[in-house]
Amino acid sequence: MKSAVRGYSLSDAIRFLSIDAIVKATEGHQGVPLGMAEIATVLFTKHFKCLPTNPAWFDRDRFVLSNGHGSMLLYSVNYLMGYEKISIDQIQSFRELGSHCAGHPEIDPQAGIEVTTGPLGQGIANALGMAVSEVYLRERYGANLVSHYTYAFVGDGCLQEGVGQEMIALAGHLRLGRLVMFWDDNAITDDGSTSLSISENVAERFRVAGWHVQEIDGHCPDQVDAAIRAAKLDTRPSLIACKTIIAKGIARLQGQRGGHSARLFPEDAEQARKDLGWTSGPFEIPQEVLQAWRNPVKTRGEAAFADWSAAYSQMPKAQKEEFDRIREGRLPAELQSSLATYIAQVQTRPEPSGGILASGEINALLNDCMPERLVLCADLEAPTAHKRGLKTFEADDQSGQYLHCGVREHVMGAMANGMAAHGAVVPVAVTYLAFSDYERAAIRMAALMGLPVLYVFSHDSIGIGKNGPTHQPVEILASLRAMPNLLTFRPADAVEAAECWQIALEQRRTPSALVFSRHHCPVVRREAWQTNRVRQGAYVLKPCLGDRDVTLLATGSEVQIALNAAELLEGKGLRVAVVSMPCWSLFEVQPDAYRREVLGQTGVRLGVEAAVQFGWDRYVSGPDAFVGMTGFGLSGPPEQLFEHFGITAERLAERALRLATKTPS
Ligand SMILES: Cc1ncc(C[n+]2csc(CCOP(=O)(O)OP(=O)(O)O)c2C)c(N)n1
Repeated sequence: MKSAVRGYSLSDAIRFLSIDAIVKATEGHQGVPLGMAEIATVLFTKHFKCLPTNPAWFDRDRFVLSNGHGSMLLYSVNYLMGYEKISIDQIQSFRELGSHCAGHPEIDPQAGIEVTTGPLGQGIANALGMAVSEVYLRERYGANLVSHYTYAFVGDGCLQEGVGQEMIALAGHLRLGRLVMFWDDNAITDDGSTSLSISENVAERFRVAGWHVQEIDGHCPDQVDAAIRAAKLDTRPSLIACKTIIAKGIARLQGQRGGHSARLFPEDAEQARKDLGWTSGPFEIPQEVLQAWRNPVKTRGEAAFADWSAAYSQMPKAQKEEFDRIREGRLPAELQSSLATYIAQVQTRPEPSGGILASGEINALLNDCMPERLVLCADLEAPTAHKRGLKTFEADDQSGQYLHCGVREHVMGAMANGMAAHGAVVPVAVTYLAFSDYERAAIRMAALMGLPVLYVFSHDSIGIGKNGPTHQPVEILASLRAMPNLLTFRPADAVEAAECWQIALEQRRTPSALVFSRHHCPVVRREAWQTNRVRQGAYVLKPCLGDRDVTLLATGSEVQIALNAAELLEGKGLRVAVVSMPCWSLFEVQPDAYRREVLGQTGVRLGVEAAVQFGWDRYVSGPDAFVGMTGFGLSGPPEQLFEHFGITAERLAERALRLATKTPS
């Protein structure tokens, strides 16, 4: 039965708000809002748990619009449900500069937007991360405090993307029963019929991966309602495959290629009004229709909130403090002292301990004090060593803090984003730097959406054993540094590693890439730890008296090479300073005077990094003032490779000497 008041269908309220906004904007994707209007109406008026007057209430259901091009669907729904931020004025300014209804809005919980993604496939992987977060927290705090569903709308496009298949496999394997996906099975993508590019049985892919699958008519509210009820009861993740007609309601375009996003004109809106019997004018929703949308949402939300508040007020003090702390994203007070103890300890160790080993040790410091930290790893547990005593998150025990993602970097990155968007969880995603490219689409989304994810990378240069050039990420540091709102760290030793971790954990709106060498690096910071020097991005590690003849700039494992080169140069009577530069973007925002002081104003400046020169030119004295890689690497033992490519203290000193004696200071 269609829900209707005074002859107005509730789903047509979505249709007409969307049509009017798209006509006014002269662009937008009508296919999704018109094709999924009945599904959305049933989900949001009958099932979805939220409080539009308290949008960020923690135990709300989460909704992901993975086919985010159809964002006008979500704006319409959120207006109809009563989110203040999505007013009718905002809907009228769809896609205009500064509008809350921007197009691909990405993230805005205050407006009822959890995540909607532009790059297809990201959203469903985000939903997977949200579902993991929910069940992990439910296991820890109990179902009275954490008990919500993650719903996702997904189109054909998301399921054609490889990350979609990674997500299907992992969600089925982990048996995430509170994840419910609605597939908009309209058999149309941008190019036209899906038969142009796909012939498999998509629903079957879910079945074989262990999902609960139902196939229904997506325009029949009763079928949608029954399917949601069954999905909520099933302990497996659910796919509701909804047969739909793209752009249903626009006679000229429905069911066809143009339904996806062909331009809508005022005449289309007029015709649709006649066809569907909608007599209200543009952007006008009859009061009764608004109430029929808002009342059930409000009643359900308020009742759930009252139950939740009662349970919250009964929480034991210590547990409540922890629950508040993690929801607010505050770090535990003991973190600072445990990092200080760690630093003091590594400074007295006889053996080197930097590189990925240090990162693993620092991560282990969080085992007791940060229950919100969840580690994901793409099948590299042994070489990255970030498990250390953590329990596995698995189908039969979803309270573990370590999730084996399998060899699925892309979904790992995107689900980490979903975890950060969910909140109360700090995701740490671990793999080799060479494979970060498989995660890159997700990293970019985290940077764009302001999600504080920690991406940890090992094997950061040519020094990786004998795996050869495929595993030697010579250009990737430069490409990560190019990304706005991403902190790329490359620490020199265990002390800097702890500092980098501390800064990354403190972020609220910025993701971090923490890049480590495979091999252990000796401690280069010997002084007692007082301040986190990485905060300024770069600093003078080894000063010199008087005007400098040479400044050597380095990151990561090459800082030691720079220190050795400095010694050689000083033996020849030159005044040399060494600068460690673990995070360029933090350095870039320091006051001019500080940057000038660090970089030095006399003599020559050279950089050393076991990667390509791209990006270094802004700091060094000309194209020759860099020692590093000029192309891909080779197979061989690391020491021989560093020798072969000339990334050595001798070569650096020689180059510096040549430049310094050419350039009068
Ligand atoms: C990764 C990625 N590639 C391409 C696009 C451009 N794009 C936006 S929508 C779309 C077609 C999607 O088809 P479908 O999911 O079936 O959506 P529908 O046609 O039902 O609206 C494409 C190719 C994109 N947004 N993301």
